[in-house]
Amino acid sequence: MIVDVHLRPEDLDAKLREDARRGLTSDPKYLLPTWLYDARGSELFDEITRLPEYYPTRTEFALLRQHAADFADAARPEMLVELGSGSSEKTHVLLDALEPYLHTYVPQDVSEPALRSAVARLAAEYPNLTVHGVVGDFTDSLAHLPAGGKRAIAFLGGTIGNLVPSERAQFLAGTAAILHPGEWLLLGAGLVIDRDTLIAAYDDAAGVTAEFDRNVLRVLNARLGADFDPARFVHRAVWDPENEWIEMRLEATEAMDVTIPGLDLQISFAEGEQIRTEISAKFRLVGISQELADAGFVVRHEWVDPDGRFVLLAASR
Ligand code: AVJ
Repeated sequence: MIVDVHLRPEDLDAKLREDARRGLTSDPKYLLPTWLYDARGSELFDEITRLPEYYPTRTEFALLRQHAADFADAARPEMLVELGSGSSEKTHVLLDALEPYLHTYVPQDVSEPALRSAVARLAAEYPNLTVHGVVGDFTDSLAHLPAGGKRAIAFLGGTIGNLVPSERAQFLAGTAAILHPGEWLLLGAGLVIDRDTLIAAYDDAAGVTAEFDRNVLRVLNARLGADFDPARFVHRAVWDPENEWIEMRLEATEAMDVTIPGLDLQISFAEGEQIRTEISAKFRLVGISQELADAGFVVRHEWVDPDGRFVLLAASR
């Protein structure tokens, strides 16, 4: 079992400082979703995936169970790279289906603790597989993938939706560029559905998503010595019908100043002012297929659940 750390703690810190400074001095303020996932944030996300309102994980899981064998037959990869692997069960379904072909599994995640525990567990469960973890941001991990054997890249969960269209185009083209002819991408994407179902998925009744959202302020407190009071921010989930994406936002319940010693920065909030903490784009089938084609992929399969909420796309180079 191997874990490559391409994002060393000091790189991660520098990136956090840069992102936080840029985002919190912008108008409107924003933070990048990457920073939601410290150890606690990863746990809260796992909890979200089990909520009744949060349909994407279980919908994608059912699609994977149904189609993993078709994907295996088509792609026959010797190495599976899973971007943003987290700690989830979906990996088992994929690994079990791909087992006849696979010699190496490469999980990549930004959270080193989540990755290390997943690598240890999977290495024990699949003694015939080399498990080679990569700690990094999914956008720059592509450059550091181990070589050897026919590859497939899985990018599941709908995380592609965290990117704005220009970032998406760059990411997909970059992925296509590192893949050789005959290598595959398995992409999970949330589809545009009715607003109420979407909002509920990102603003659950139990308040877990709100806690997940506010956790980013705790991350800034812990890592930059900031004095955010998370209790003075409420979570909002907003559907943007033009861009067809959900935004998570944290809204200040009153005017306040916040000091961020790690950035040597003081910022102020007006009552009701919001920080955007995530975009989660939803797609139309033709749109996402076209984006893949534009990036240089050939879309071979589109598997959609019966309610039309989620799609798994299998594309080859
Ligand atoms: C992990 C990025 C796929 O956008 O649905 C869940 C993150 N945010 N609830 C998503 C998330 C709020 C999730 N992804």
